[in-house]
Amino acid sequence: MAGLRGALIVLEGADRAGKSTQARRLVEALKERGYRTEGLRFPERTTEIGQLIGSYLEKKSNLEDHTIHLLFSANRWEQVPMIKEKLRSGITLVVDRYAFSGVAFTSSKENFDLHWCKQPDVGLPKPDLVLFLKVSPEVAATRGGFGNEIYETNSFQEKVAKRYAQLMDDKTVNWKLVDASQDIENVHQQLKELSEKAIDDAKDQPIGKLWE
Ligand code: 2DT
Ligand code: MG
Repeated sequence: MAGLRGALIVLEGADRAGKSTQARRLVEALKERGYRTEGLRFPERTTEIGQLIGSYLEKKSNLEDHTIHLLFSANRWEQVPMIKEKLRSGITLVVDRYAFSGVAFTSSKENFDLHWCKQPDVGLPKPDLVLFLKVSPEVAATRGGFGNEIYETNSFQEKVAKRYAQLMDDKTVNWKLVDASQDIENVHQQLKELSEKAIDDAKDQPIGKLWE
């Protein structure tokens, strides 16, 4: 198996779609199937940049909108050497949010366009698979209320959903839409099947560059 790389698998979707739960279960299931697999999340709040982001999200500090956008991107770039090293050593990475969240959220603010928002993330390692967990607002509402973080309002989340839809028109990215209104187990099975296929397809391919 030497020389075969792992796959970069990203989970995206609205709040309460079940991304974090599914990401955790996917890592465990892939490990059980014999794939070396690890989980990552963005924002990664433990780094110095991540602490600035965490404080912004928790409304403990205010940052100018372009500035926070660039910090989210920097928070990904600072992990890129580690991500490449793991992929090259054969480890599959399951990532809870990536550049698509970055673009969908910032471009939902006044006076930001998709093009500008994408630029800082151009050239990041390209995901081999982006699993979009789609859940209706009605089903999301049955999963409890929002927390108290800055983007957690219905009006903002509606804008974010529209931006995700625009991003999904981009056929250079391997998007797979999964109906996350189904029960957890069904969703899990679908994610697992799609992921195993992506791992198989990626193993002898070079790591791509996002949006280039
Ligand atoms: P969690 O609830 O998943 O911790 O996300 N966000 C995330 C951005 O605005 N830009 C980004 O680049 C990323 C990765 C989405 C925290 C919030 O941060 C938003 C929700
Ligand atoms: Mg959240």
